[in-house]
Amino acid sequence: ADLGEPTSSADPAVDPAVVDALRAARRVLVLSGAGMSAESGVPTFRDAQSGLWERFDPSSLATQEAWDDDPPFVWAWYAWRAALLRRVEPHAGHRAVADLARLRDVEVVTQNVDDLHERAGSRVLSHVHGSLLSFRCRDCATPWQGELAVPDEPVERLDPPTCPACGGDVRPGVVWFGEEMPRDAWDAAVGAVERLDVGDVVLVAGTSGLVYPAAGLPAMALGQGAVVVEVNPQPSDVSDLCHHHVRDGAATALPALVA
Ligand code: BV8
Ligand code: ZN
Repeated sequence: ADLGEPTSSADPAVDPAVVDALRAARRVLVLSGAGMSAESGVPTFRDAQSGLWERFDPSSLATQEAWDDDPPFVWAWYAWRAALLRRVEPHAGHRAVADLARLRDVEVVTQNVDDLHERAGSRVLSHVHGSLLSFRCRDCATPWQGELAVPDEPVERLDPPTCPACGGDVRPGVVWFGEEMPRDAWDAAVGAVERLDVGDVVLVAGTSGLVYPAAGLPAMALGQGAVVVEVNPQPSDVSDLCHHHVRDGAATALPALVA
């Protein structure tokens, strides 16, 4: 490309009305899902998981039952996912969210258990489904801060660490299907929605809108009179309640929206 040409950050999928809404908003709430991490190389729940686990539906692995049935098998999956985070970087979409916070009152609520928003400079108000990088004893809940031992190649089974306080198995600090979300995380997310006013903007980025109660947040935001914008290359289960749809990847759409 001719170096003299300013690269336009305009994204054909971005409706100027959305850019205007963002400019007019006092507050912006970002609700992100696995699609927000996709362009950083973290597989979404819809994508096939890595080779070893591709025959398993993640929502069957991310359960207390799967863990109780075979802790080393489920621990190996989480250890591989946590290790993957060390090899990936936030993308321009994560950085755009962090940049926006310099111009607007931005709150980030994510279903993601990775730290990509934080590494791009955002403060995340709530990880409603917990974090892949926090661990605790499954019996006495003592936090475990040990060094995660993970082989370079995915392995099917890996013994979880044992709790220094009671010898119980250490588990990942994520919320499993069928588990209640941490009260403070959910209350923080709902609080962010309740702070929205007419004209504020909600960016629903990279979620299929299938997992409840998190998937109910966009509808609650709509009830506050916010402008709800979906950033997702595909339609989702919350598309119908969004005022605008930016049918592009988050790494392209968000920088164009914030430009
Ligand atoms: C609860 C952490 C109850 C774990 C996750 C039967 C029994 C028990 C519960 C239920 C049940 N039936 C239904 C339920 C409720 C259940 C639920 O909703 N199930 C669904 C499947 C129907 N919910 C729960 O269990 C929740 N807890 O209800 O507790 C309770 C209540 C009181 C008392 C006791 C118990 C807890 C759910 C939390 C589960 N944990 N994560 C881990 O990571 O291992 S959920 C996990 O999956 C993610 O965190 C995320 O939330 C979800 C995946 O959804 P998305 O983020 O939307 O990602 P997805 O892959 O689906 O889609 C990606 C999207 O991105 C797509 O739309 C795609 O188009 C888009 N995309 C792709 N590329 C890009 C992109 N977008 C932008 N840019 C791109 N480049
Ligand atoms: Zn313990």
